Amino acid sequence: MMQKVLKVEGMTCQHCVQTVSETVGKMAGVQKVDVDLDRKEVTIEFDESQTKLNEVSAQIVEAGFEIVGN
Ligand SMILES: [Cu+2]
Repeated sequence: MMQKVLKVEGMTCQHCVQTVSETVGKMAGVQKVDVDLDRKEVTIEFDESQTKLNEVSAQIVEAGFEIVGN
């Protein structure tokens, strides 16, 4: 199991938190998603053999948010 923290811009309210949580949470191999709205951080625990980090990032972007850095 792999844990990564993504910096995500564009999340402004609990609705955004829910959107990101649900979008990432339903991806294959994703064990846990924790969204910190204040820090603009999304912590993900996932199985790398099932899902790659860039696929997670792509889904978040698809949902209308922006990944900062990595
Ligand atoms: Cu929102």
